[in-house]
Amino acid sequence: MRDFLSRRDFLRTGAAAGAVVGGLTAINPLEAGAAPTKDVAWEKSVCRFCGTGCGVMVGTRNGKIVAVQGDEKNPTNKGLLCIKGYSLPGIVSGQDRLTSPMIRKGGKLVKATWDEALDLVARKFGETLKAHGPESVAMYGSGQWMITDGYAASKWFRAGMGSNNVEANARLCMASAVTGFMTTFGSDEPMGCYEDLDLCDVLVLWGNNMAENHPVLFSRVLENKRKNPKMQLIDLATRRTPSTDAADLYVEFQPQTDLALANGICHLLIKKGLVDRDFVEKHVVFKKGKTGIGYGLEDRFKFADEAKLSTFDEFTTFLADYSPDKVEKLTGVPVATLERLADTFGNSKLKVMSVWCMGVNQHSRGTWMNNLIYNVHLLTGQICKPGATPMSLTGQPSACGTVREVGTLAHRLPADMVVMNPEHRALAAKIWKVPVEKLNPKPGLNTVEMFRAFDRGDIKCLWIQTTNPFVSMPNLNRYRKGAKKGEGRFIVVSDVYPTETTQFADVILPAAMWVEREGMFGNTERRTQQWNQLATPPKGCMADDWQILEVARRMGYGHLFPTDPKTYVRELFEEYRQFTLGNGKDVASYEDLKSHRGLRWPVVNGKETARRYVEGEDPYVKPGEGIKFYKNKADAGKAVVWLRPFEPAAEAPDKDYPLWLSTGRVIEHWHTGTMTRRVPQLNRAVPKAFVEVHPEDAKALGIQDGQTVRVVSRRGTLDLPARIDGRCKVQKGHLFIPFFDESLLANLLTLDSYCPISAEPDYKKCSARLERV
Ligand SMILES: Nc1nc2c(c(=O)[nH]1)N[C@H]1C(S)=C(S)[C@@H](COP(=O)(O)OP(=O)(O)OC[C@H]3O[C@@H](n4cnc5c(=O)[nH]c(N)nc54)[C@H](O)[C@@H]3O)O[C@H]1N2
Ligand SMILES: Nc1nc2c(c(=O)[nH]1)N[C@H]1C(S)=C(S)[C@@H](COP(=O)(O)OP(=O)(O)OC[C@H]3O[C@@H](n4cnc5c(=O)[nH]c(N)nc54)[C@H](O)[C@@H]3O)O[C@H]1N2
Ligand code: SF4
Ligand SMILES: [Mo]
Repeated sequence: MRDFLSRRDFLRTGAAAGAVVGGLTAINPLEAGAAPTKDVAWEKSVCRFCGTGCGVMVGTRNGKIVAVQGDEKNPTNKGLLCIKGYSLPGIVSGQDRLTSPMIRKGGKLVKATWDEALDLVARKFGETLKAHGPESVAMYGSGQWMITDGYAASKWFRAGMGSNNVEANARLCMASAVTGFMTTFGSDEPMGCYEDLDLCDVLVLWGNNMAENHPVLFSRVLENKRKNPKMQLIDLATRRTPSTDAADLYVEFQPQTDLALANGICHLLIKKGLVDRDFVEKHVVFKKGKTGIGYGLEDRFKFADEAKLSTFDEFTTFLADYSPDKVEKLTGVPVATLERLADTFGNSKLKVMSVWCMGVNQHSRGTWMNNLIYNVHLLTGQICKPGATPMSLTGQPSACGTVREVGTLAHRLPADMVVMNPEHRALAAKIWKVPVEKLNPKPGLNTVEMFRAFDRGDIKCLWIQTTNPFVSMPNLNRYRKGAKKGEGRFIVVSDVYPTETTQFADVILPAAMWVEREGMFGNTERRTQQWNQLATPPKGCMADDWQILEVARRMGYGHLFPTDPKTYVRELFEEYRQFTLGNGKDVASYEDLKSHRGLRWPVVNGKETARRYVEGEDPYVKPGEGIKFYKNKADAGKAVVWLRPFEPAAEAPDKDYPLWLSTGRVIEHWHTGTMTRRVPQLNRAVPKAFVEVHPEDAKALGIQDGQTVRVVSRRGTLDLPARIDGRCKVQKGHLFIPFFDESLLANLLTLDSYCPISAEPDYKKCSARLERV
């Protein structure tokens, strides 16, 4: 066995190339003394990091994780893992795992028993609910929640307390993808699957650094390229990354102008006669909504769109504004490149696939941008065919499985249903066995508005689980100040390590994580995966769903939940599954999930679906229908091409703040760094945040690589080292800061504007200035 952690060369080179390898074993540093070959039991699990959902084999001895390997039987990764996957043993083994509940007494956090802590949480939620009503309590969860965590939280809130203030950090991540899917196809989540990455002739990245953030999927793209030398990778982006290094064409555009770029492609598709008229006739309707829709910046921001039917002719007229010359001026993309993009999408001999992630979703017009990518694919019929599909990539391991499918966003119920719809509430009430009046028809608050309400004091009791918002929320100064106001505000935080957020807690609940509990995630390609509890959690740590059930039971909602600690996970899942059956979202049975490396819904009669909406693959498409977007009942099973214009960003460079500031990720770290910074190899590789500066901007200011500089935005100031010639390269006039460093908070600078339709914040754009210190 070759130990990954002793292979420093892989770590060093691996990061730069976004490399992925198989056949290595990562040994738990705490178990490193004992050879991991003897008496080790191996079982399947899933990586707890990104939304790719790689299978990992976990080796345990006496309830301890000894080692992990890539799971060769898992079709997602076929044995490969990236450096984060190989670091899994390290993230459970940090020296400072939280192992005891803590309660704030006289300003200090002191150890408490589980009973004391849970009693206190139940009492506070109960009293607040009674005194101030269902809008005064809130739960803020995560796309890293396991399926049953989200289900328990949603049911406790909606069916128990009659409150819809149950949200998740996937609002910061996938909300625009959700509203994009719902408005275009009437159903959330992709039609395609990972196999399309192996089959496409052209892959277009629309603002996704796939090499660093979805490395195993990227390795499938590189493998496709190796086998098919004509395969083209096109990187549309605002910044050069390791994904760019592998690209055949790099198309750099100015932030926010992707709206014009996509419309410019459609303009040319029509002008050049590259529209698949037959497909459009059969499968598409045209619509327009409101324009000039604002930026979600003012408190209590509310937005209601209005969809009106439109026509192909009206669409053509609308696109007159996006002539190649005009688009070149706005985006910076040369006319010839625009032509090449249109010719590529419009070439029916090529199978063209698009993928995207936060560049498109974290966008003040994120819903529109998702719609516009679908427009390109719908006009050209590059959809629902092997290798030809648009595919929204998911960030977190269960943003799909938990947040989107179970419905832990403030307006949602399971399986695409919403609280505003009386029929949906009736069905939910039936499955939940509560009177329908119990279910509140008014959507709760989206994440940003939830933290604004906490700041105002309208929300008084907030439980944060499996997320670190006082690092990851935008415009942090505002929300951190709000949370510190006291005045009856009460914060519960469930985490596995001390974090910036646990510092704000009145009660801390230590969680059992990953394979320390039985669990389930759902990945980007609709694959639901299950694993058994494989390791014993540190003494004192309890699963998140168990924590919720215990609080609910103490508040008198015990009748809503299973009670047997051995079977409650399966029981919760099977109950949730009832929501999904018969409406195109059918998840597999618990039994089937136990014996498979995941199954992609809809799963009907035990058979999974690789491609949705396609006859012969998707059981909901009837013989003779060919392709049918059957979930979009409102438009008779057709998809929608939307007329969505370019509108400027909420904040753009000006005299005082002349630079664009964007934020995001590095391959070595996961989000706020709480787990990856406890893995010594990863921490050593990138120990500290930095700001990427263009060499000319650096020269003008007289600063050197590594020198500390000051970045100032309208909301905050941050001193950190400049990186001038690093792995990634910003455009002139742009800055980039990663957000993994709890001691150098990128979000002190970011703006809390959001897409009015999805309520997802735009972390990719604000203006800033650079100073010498
Ligand atoms: N190593 C690692 N992997 C991860 C994560 C992690 O923390 N670390 N997190 C996971 C999660 S939750 C997520 S959401 C994903 C995120 O995955 P990505 O979206 O790939 O990552 P980011 O670094 O957030 O965003 C970078 C991209 O935003 C694009 N961008 C910036 N401005 C614009 C714009 O105006 N328009 C467009 N179209 N693009 C723009 C840039 O071109 C760049 O490609 O990664 C997942 N994988
Ligand atoms: N500036 C900027 N900010 C961003 C983004 C950006 O691109 N730029 N991206 C946004 C996006 S896409 C995302 S997804 C968010 C992510 O933001 P967060 O969700 O806040 O970040 P994480 O570090 O993933 O937080 C997960 C927390 O859960 C803890 N944890 C791990 N396992 C368990 C468990 O089993 N149980 C419990 N209770 N806790 C556990 C970890 O220690 C960690 O503190 O950040 C958003 N914020
Ligand atoms: S690609 Fe994502 S899921 Fe796969 S090993 Fe890496 S972090 Fe884990
Ligand atoms: Mo995310």
